[in-house]
Amino acid sequence: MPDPDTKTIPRLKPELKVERPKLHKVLLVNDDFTPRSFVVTVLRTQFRLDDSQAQRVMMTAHQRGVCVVGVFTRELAEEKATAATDMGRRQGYPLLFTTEPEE
Ligand code: TYC
Repeated sequence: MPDPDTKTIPRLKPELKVERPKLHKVLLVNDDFTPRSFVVTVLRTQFRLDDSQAQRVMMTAHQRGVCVVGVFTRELAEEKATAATDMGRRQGYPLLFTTEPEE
């Protein structure tokens, strides 16, 4: 039996609901002009992939049109996609990296 003199004290502190920031994918987009070896170099230097990872990502984009390179916070994903795309532009290649939010 609850003691009739017992009072329930309302909780004053609201529960803090902290949302995890959404992660964003960096995607490598295929084109017909950028040399395969250059794509691999960009993946190794900008995304720190080892040679076999870089070859696999490059070949997947080559065969399927697009491949996920990695998943980062939005800011980092955008920085990396821009830096990697610029590396191709400086050599006159249409190499393209894009970003999109994870579901
Ligand atoms: N398709 C290019 C070629 O045959 C190589 C390539 C692969 C370019 C992946 C872009 O995202 C890319 N030279």
